[in-house]
Amino acid sequence: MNDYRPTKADRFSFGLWTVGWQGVDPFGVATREPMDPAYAVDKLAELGAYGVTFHDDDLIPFGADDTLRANRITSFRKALDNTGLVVPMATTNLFAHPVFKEGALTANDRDVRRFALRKILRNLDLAAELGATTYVLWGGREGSESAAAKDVAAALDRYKEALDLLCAYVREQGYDIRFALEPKPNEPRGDIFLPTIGHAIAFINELDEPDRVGLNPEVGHEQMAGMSVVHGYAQALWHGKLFHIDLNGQNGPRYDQDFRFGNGDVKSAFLLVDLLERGGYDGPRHFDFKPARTEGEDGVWSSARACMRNYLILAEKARAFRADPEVTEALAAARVDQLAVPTLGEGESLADLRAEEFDLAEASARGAGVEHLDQLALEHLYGIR
Ligand SMILES: [Mn+2]
Repeated sequence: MNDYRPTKADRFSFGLWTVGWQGVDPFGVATREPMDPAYAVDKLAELGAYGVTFHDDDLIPFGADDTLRANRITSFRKALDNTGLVVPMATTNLFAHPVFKEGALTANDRDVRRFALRKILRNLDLAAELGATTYVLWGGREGSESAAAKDVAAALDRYKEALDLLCAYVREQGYDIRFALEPKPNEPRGDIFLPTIGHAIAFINELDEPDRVGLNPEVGHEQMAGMSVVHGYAQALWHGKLFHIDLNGQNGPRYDQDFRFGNGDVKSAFLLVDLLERGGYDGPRHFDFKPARTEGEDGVWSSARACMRNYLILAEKARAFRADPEVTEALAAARVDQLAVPTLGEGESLADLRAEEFDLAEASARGAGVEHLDQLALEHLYGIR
């Protein structure tokens, strides 16, 4: 019997800001004490994670002097060395401080944009030092509440300028780092730039070094946009742009719920794990969730453990689904495999295609077999197969 106990080989990682979230929301103050990053590293290692990720400000308080900065980094490094945890990804907090209230890389105020770039550059150096290979950019404050106050084309020019400068910097420094943009439709801004996976991919194609920039899609963000998470991740994979992932849970388009992975839209979580395990994603299984505000520290660790456990449970269910002979039959009946066959045969011409006989009545009357296949998927998920 599988006990769904994670090991480092599963490559689960967590942001310091996830287990360290104190429960501050728009209506209430903190319900939990601050958590020391080194302590978080110890606990995550104990639970079976392999990696930890951070915003600059998670590790080093904003505005810290050089001594405090050095102390915080030393203590974090020591915890990493003691536990063997790695830092696969790092990112910059360009949203919490009031200076970023109108934006960071796309703020109307040029001085703010220059400050934001300096803040990223400084943390990029630390990220490289700690061995991170992915640098995430979530532009939470890049956007507006009123398009009257923002020139969108100019903002995209500045966004591109920033990415081009950062790519050149990483290349010149010889850092083994790629950037990953994290789309989100809204919250905290009324409307955020690069709101979906599709917007972000189109934007990346306009950059000087598009190969150095990909995506870090978050489950909840895609659902907030009313999009299919599975389709979105699959398209990012298809473009070779799924550099990193943020796994969590969400119930449809509402506030950013950041549930533990596996809560919320369970069927979508099941089909997403099926995709990730079969679809060629080889990066970390990274969780970006918020342990519910109702919980004490024990609840923080039980929800972190549950993220990994739910992933392993769903991965096992997905494997069983794919191995089920009745599923194989249902897949064939639904002609799912035929989609991989090019529409025009090799050596065939469009003239051949146009000359072909087609039984319109038969094809129109034929059922697609989707309901039976989907029911088998649900029965695997429900645990009765
Ligand atoms: Mn979120």
